[in-house]
Amino acid sequence: MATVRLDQKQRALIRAIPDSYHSALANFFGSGPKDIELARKQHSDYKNTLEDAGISVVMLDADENHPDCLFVEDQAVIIDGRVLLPVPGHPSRVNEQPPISNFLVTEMGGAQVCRMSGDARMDGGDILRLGDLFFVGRSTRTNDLGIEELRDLLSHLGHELRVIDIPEHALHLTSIASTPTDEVILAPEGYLPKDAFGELPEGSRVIWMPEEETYGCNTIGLPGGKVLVAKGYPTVEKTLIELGLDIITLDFSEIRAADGSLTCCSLFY
Ligand code: CIR
Repeated sequence: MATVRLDQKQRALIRAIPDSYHSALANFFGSGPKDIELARKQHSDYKNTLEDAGISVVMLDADENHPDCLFVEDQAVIIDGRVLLPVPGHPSRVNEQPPISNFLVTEMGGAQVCRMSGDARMDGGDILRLGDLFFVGRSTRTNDLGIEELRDLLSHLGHELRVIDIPEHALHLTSIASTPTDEVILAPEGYLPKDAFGELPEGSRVIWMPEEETYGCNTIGLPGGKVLVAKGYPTVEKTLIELGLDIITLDFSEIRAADGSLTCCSLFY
């Protein structure tokens, strides 16, 4: 998930892959998962890699009625110990949320929790954090009412929010951008105007990747200079190595098949 700074990544929530995963939504990177056992192996490698990096990981049970339930990033927005529970933007995904919200409320005892309501819609996958600056994608999943509720929370915390229009050929902001460190945004050519992120704080920058490596732009920066990256994106790998990062590559082909990226499968809390 992309709403915490590196120093806030200690505990992660993930969710198991249901047998119904072959029916997951797939309209962008993938044409639908075919091999659920391979998906489970890739997901298990992901869990092990987070644990090897010192993150304590809890895995919730799968929900057979919700083929997309592993994509927990979309179901909660956690910022500085506060939780915003969005109304997810796709109707088939709305009822995935209760086990996740129950878990977070219990584990983060005392945390301030706000629930989105009415016509506001948002997927957590539309939010990106660079240090203490936030970006939100206005997308097919996230609307202006949802953005205003996020803005209320962020202004209460003293953080700035910038809105980015997501083109039709992308699902979420985090499908096309990530922050491998608190100073770098990785984004592909061909999706966003070069000024989409606006003027960044001193020392921060956007690094543009070739369009054919769009999927590789979704990375997870971890404490200690490590970064998870999907296997098969050489320019992304080279760029991260040049930044002095220690890259860990994961084969995520069967997660990509349902339009899921690395960040989609975890919530840091
Ligand atoms: C969906 O369309 O909702 C899922 N198949 C993929 C969700 C990926 N989540 C994300 O980008 N944060």
